[in-house]
Amino acid sequence: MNASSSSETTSHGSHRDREIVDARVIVTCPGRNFVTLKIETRSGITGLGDATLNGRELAVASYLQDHVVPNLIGRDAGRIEDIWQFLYRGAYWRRGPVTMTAIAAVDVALWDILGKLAGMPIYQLLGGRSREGALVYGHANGRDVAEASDAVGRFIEQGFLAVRAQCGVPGVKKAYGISSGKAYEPAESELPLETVWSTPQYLDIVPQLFERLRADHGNDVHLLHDVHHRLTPIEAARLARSVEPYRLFWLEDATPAENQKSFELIRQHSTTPLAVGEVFNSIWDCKHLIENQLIDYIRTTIVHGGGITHLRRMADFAALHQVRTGFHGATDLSPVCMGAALHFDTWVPNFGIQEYMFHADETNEVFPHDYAFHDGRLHCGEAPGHGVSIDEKLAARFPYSPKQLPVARLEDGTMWDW
Ligand code: CS2
Ligand code: MG
Repeated sequence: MNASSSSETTSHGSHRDREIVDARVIVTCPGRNFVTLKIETRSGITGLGDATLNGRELAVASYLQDHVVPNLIGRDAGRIEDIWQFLYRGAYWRRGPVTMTAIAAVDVALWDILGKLAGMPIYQLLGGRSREGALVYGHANGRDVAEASDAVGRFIEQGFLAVRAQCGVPGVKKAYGISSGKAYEPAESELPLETVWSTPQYLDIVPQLFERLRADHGNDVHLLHDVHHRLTPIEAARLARSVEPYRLFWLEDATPAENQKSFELIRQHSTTPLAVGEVFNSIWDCKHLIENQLIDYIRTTIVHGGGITHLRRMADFAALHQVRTGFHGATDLSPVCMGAALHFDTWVPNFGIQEYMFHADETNEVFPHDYAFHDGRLHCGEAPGHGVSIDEKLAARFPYSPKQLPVARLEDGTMWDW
């Protein structure tokens, strides 16, 4: 018997109105694969949650379809916390990217429904505006330093106040983050593309990149860089120190963070701000990093971190230690995630910055939304919920296309981190 069998009637409808009568997993590939959960209540109100895990989409779709959806039917959609606790503790095999992405999808869909029941945007449900818009950063890249600098200039012309810059690494084909003119999409093949990595070449070119960017674009624009987990702690310390003159907004994923204590070595050598966490999925992945102020920004976002309910706990914990949010916002997070993230960004007091990669046109057509970019910031809409919907008929025209992320090896063939 579900705990939510009471017949309480509140301003946001009765339990019967809020009873979950349907939950469907929608897999679609408009420009790239996305997994979306749509929950419907007896009163006909629906909510959407993003469940996309790049390269492992079907694992989450199955987790939802086979193990979560049967547990949702009949529950009160207003019992968001209880459903979160049921799905987290009830799994027994708790945490991990698949489980927490599935829980996130349910959680965001329920917050979307609550907003529609209450007639309020999610930022208002959380506590109201803390800012008029979320500072965002775009992705500029180039095959060499000069091309990357031109790309940064184009983002500045578009009104971006912050830009992530990546450039090719001499002698390295398919370096991370470099696209040949089109929007960067790493999951290009059905099986992982094998790329080669060279740390020495990389450690030489990055300081040259930022020296050129400051010379070309001055000190006002915020510059960011993503190391993408490829350095050892001492190499990361060396890189962080070498870019100090160029005042980065942050150096991201400087070293793999399973051993959270390894960031102590970076901190000992440099004042360059550090960001980490897009591959984290719970507060336990970053507790040591945050309480010891080993990082400055936590990147874990709504879709992979257990949804709004869990991210609210992570953000409040981070605030105690003056760590700010810097949500992941790559194209493999759907507009549903971006919509929910922007409402969170609009409320959260310790906001830092929001990543903003442009989705493909067909993605935006499948997921109509009311957020908008202007004056260097993304502004969420005022619609109840998170303001993102899905055109299911159009979505059906884009069948799932098996894709996996690349892998990286060192020049001698040693498996490395992509
Ligand atoms: C990257 C991501 O945007 C970033 O910071 O780390 O694009 C990451 O490579 C993808 O999300 C992986 O799917
Ligand atoms: Mg990253």
